[in-house]
Amino acid sequence: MTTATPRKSTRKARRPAAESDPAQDPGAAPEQGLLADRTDAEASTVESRIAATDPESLRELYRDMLFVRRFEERTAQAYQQARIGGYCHLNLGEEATVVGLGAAMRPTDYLFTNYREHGYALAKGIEPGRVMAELYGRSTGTSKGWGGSMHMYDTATRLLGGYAIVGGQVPLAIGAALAIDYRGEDDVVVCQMGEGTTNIGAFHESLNIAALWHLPVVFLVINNYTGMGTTVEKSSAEPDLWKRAAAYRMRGERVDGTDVLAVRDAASDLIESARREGKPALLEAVSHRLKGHSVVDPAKYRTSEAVSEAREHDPITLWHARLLAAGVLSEESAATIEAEVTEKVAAAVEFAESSPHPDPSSLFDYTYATPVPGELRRLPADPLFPAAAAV
Ligand SMILES: Cc1ncc(C[n+]2csc(CCOP(=O)(O)OP(=O)(O)O)c2C)c(N)n1
Repeated sequence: MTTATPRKSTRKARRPAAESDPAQDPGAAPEQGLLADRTDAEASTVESRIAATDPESLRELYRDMLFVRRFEERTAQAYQQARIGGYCHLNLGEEATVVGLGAAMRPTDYLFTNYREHGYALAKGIEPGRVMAELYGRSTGTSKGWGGSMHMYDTATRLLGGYAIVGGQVPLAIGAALAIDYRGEDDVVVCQMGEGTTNIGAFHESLNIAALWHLPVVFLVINNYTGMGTTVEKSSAEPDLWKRAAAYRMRGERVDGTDVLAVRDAASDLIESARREGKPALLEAVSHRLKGHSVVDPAKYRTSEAVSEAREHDPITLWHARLLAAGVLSEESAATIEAEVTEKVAAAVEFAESSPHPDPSSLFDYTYATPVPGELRRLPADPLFPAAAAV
């Protein structure tokens, strides 16, 4: 009989001493020191963060957010022109969260997202042309054109999807975190989701396992107030989502998702704690969706007050004004950035437009583990292997 080789784990090394870890002390008040709402940061805090950051980095954050904005606007336009098909969800209004997270992650950290992921794919460093080509369903896209908007995937930059099933990414993300731990690596997994996902059973099961096993994972919840058309108050008995972390004795924080530096700093703190100590955490970023749930949703369920509020919290307009006030950006430098960004988006579209469609014979190549012939015009009930069926 063979005996299984004991697995090598870094958990012990990462696990903090019991007395200093509320998660290890059953007598400790679970929320003590673990929960923090940072959304009420004073204007002076925002200004001092800006003053403490070098001007080029501040402009870069502006450029990156503007790029996601223009990319998504161009995506909506291409969809209306029927150049893009299928489901399509945009990050409009959530650019500060997308870019702030990107600035907090190491290139080797892994990211799992829901279907609203174009901006994250860009922030992770995937070539914009490949992202646009995937939207266009072209063979040069991140998933060879077969995935589309909701299924971007790129091992090189460690974007491990793009998931259309609400909550589908969460158990997979903790699986990746377990693999990191098992191999003794020091990467971290970030698992992004919308606030509607926090009522899915797999969310709770995954947080429980992540906390029990000290997995290096940060759950990032983008609270844009509505899951499709349902408000967070209507769907969540505890609408303060960051507090859900307390049920698993992990750190839970809420941050202003329209403040790119606040997101970067909060995400960075939690990611580094997950990396060093194997402490998983939950970060809620309060954000605003500028448009409907997807490109085909006219969002008639939204009141005009909600629409105005979202516009008032436009992260790019706010950041532009803050940088102008701090003397870091001038109208001329903003115009130069706008021109650069427009050109980059145009190049991505040009790349997608000039890329070939995938060959239909490759339809099943990446879908099943065993070979399946990619035949044209086979109906669902027809046998897969007609020759074998005839025997
Ligand atoms: C398991 C499952 N149930 C329902 C749906 C349909 N659906 C698609 S998006 C969505 C809302 C999700 O909202 P949220 O998690 O807040 O993400 P957001 O769209 O705001 O990014 C629903 C219910 C789905 N895709 N998967």
